[in-house]
Amino acid sequence: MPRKPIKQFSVEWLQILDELGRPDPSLMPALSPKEIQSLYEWMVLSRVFDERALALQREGRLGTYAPIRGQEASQVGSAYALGPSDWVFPAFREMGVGIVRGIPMRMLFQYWSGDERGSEIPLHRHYFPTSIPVGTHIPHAAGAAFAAKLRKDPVAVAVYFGDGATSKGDFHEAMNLAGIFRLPVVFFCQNNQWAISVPVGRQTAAPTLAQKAIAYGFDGLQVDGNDIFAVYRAAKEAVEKARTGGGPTFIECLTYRMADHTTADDASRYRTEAMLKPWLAKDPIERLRKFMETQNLWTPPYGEQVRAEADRRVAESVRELEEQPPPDPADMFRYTYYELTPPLKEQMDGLLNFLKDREPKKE
Ligand SMILES: Cc1ncc(C[n+]2csc(CCOP(=O)(O)OP(=O)(O)O)c2C)c(N)n1
Ligand SMILES: [Mg+2]
Repeated sequence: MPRKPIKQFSVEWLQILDELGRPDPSLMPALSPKEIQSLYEWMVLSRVFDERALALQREGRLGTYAPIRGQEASQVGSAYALGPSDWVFPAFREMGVGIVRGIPMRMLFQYWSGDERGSEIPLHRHYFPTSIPVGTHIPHAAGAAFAAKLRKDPVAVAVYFGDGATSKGDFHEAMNLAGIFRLPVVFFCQNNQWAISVPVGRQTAAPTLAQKAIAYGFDGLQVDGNDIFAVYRAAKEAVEKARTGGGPTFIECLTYRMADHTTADDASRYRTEAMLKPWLAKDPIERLRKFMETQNLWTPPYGEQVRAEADRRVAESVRELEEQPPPDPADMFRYTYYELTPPLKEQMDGLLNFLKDREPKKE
């Protein structure tokens, strides 16, 4: 059957720093030396937080935790491009975004220790609570963007999710809505190539995730998610476009989940060392460090100082965490429903009475 093309599309790829930290000068974003050092410092802080969270979990001092190792450039680079008035809708693996956004690390630790007070994020941070159900926050972000548009607020809404979430209906509905109404949303997909044990090739037959935006009538591009300059530049452009009425953008940050899915997972059961190894060589922090060294922005004493400051800040947050009075057991009910149903109320009272009976009796 003779056929002729009626529309042709392409998906663009952006990389600025190669794996050895060599830049393409024609693509470099406008960042001062001080800002480049800030990007490095935020990535180191995110990694130290991550390492500490894993250690705390192993010591029984934190609940199940979802590590971010390998995704620091995707998270820090995109969060750094946002302004304080923009809105952030995180999924659950966005601790680097939260840290750049100024969410106290004590609260991030609290969240991962199952303490509901970790979700009481100060309103002025414009940062929505963690979404554990995969993808359900994506339509919420589109809704917030719709509200901003109707109110003529010149803000962007950034929504974060993984490769797995792009197979959810929520994702497609939100993308469709954003496309039709040209909503000011930036869809940040961290394609870390795994949805727990499901590799991205078993998640979708599409060769890129970025191309999914084309179906909804707006731009999708793929960036090297371990190259902080590429992520920052793409994010900055998309955010400005959203704020100035240009509509949505989908950014696929191609990265890799270097650790287990969570502390409840053992990736060695479905992923070989040989699969992981090439990605260890693409470490986003090392890549920026190599570049900075050639620009005299990184020296060993500076590196040590950054690490020591990150260690100090994280240790301080752990101290703050452990100084908190224990949470009220009733919180887990109160934070779930505005008004408790009678069976839930009964369960809550039963739990509180049970705990009261276990308290040491006063003579
Ligand atoms: C609605 C829903 N279904 C299933 C799960 C269980 N689950 C937790 S994380 C996850 C995979 C998510 O993969 P991806 O979107 O790529 O994010 P990543 O974990 O890689 O950051 C699944 C299936 C869930 N949390 N919510
Ligand atoms: Mg994933």
